[in-house]
Amino acid sequence: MNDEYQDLKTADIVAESLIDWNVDVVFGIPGDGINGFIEALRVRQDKIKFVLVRHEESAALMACAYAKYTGKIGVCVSTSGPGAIHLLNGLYDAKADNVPVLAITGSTFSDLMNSSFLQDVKLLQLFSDVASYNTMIHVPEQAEMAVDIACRTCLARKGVGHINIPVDVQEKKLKGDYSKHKVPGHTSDIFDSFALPDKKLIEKAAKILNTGNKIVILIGQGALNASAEVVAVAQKLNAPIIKALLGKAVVPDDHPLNLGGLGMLGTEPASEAMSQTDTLLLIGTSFPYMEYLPKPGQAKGIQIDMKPEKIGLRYSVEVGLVGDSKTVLSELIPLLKERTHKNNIKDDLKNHYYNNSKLDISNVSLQFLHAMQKSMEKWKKILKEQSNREDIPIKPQVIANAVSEELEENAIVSVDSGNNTVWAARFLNMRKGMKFSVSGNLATMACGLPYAIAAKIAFPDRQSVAFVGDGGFTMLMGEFATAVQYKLPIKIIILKNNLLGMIRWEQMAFLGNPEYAVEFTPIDYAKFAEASGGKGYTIKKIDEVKSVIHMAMNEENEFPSIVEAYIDPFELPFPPKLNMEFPTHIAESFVRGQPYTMEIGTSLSMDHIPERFKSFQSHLKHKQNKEKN
Ligand SMILES: Cc1ncc(C[n+]2csc(CCOP(=O)(O)OP(=O)(O)O)c2C)c(N)n1
Ligand SMILES: [Mg+2]
Repeated sequence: MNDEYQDLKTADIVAESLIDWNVDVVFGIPGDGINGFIEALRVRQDKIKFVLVRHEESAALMACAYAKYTGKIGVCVSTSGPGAIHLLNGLYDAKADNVPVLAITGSTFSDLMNSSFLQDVKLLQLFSDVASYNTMIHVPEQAEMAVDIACRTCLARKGVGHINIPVDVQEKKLKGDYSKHKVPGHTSDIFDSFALPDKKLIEKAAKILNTGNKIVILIGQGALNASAEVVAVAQKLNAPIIKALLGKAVVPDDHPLNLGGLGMLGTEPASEAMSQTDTLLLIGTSFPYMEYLPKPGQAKGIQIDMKPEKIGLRYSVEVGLVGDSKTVLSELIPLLKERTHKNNIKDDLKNHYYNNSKLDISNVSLQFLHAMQKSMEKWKKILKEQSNREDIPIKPQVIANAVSEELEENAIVSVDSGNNTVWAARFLNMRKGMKFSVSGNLATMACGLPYAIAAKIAFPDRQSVAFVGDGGFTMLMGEFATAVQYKLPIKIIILKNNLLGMIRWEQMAFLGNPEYAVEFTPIDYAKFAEASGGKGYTIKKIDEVKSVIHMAMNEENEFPSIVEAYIDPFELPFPPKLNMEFPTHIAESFVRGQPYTMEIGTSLSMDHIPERFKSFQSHLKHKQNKEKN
């Protein structure tokens, strides 16, 4: 029987099959458990680029980001044992954010397996939770099929696949030694997922939306390919749009219908809109913090998601529309009734519309939208005030705002986990055509730098910016050298507070504990950048902020740059709605021995000028006085 892979080694068949699936980049580190496959990649380097990283965790994070930014499958490679173990965190990032990533690992010789031989780890067992498809290739005759199933499963389930190949099997040649049931050539590299919900369900959804008074749209990562449709629906319904963090790039931050993010790092108008809405349209999101969604029963819910198991997960919806957001919305839009639009009302009639007690439905929705827009204007004023602060130490908001102003039209922004995420969410403004991502549901630290590297590899002509905390950056900072090695002129902005800033806040505000184990010794990141072969900048003074960020972001060279910005370590990231629990806990932590009470107190009193924080201030003082007496 003729086989296209006759006499090819398993490793070659795997590489060829990946090429068939349009895999053009793999991220990883070689090792004796995987060197057979590395050789197969070496001889195909014109078709598949191998990106050598410094830590396998980065390889998996890069594969995840590559998939997020391109829509293709991300692939990472490691040796047996320790290399494979290192991949896991990045693979969980992909699983948690529904991203197709394939991990290819080696394992020890088949005849030594499970004998405590060197680097002999039961990887199938270890990867069984993270991977939707998890297999070992035992013979070359199995290889093509395994890759086809793995890639198809990654795409279909939007998750992780894992293929493990013992080192001896990588070297074995295909001899056509098939079982009696195997038909060579039976497997194919095709994936098709066109699915549309039942027309009746779409009609039902349209009916609910057409009768809603105060409609709110919450979008997430699953709406990234449907920007125009999301805006079209919002315009038809007079509905404000709220963005879960992974959906930040769906709609520009300055869009008149945008109310920004939701939750701890979100905006006040977004929380307000959620508390008032009577109709909630969820598009491609499983936003985890349910307490920020309307109360069950408050709003009629409609949810669009690719994954049926996500429908009804966070909010008790009436209709679930399973499918791709763009396709489903395109079917839904013609069924939505046009409402009165702000643009259609003459200025002199506006007050009449907003103040008329006998408003019809379309005008109620307009009134709601208008109220939210007004609220958003106020919120933006607060952000603007915070952006222009002149304090020393510099406020992180000031740095974020300056970075935002230097983002190019089609920039790709990767952020990290910590307080820096809050500043990024609120102050880095997405404009049309930009991309944005972060480790969303896993919220792992250290993702920012690997994500930015993957973005630059995927789109060499676009500006790639990592906006990160010093803790997260330090975890995988070796990858800066990867960016140097591959001549990737990414821009890394490090918010330097020598601190796990978010954890200081959490220990105080969530638990009422004095901070513990959150400070670390400083690193000179500018020197580190230079020592690694890149460019380093430092910002310590307020008048350096704009000029240095401008210089770093606009410098045209082939090396990556780091801008380390010294920021106020006592700036606390307040949620949009102040829950009295937080001030109470902070006061408790003060009483129980929290250090730096002066600094934190000063930061609080100079901060947060808006009214809503006044009650917090007086509550805090009251509590402290009470405890003292
Ligand atoms: C891998 C990992 N370890 C621990 C945490 C818990 N955690 C969340 S934010 C944070 C602090 C982040 O510090 P840094 O990167 O300096 O950012 P900052 O909060 O100071 O802006 C920690 C420890 C996490 N999310 N991921
Ligand atoms: Mg920090």
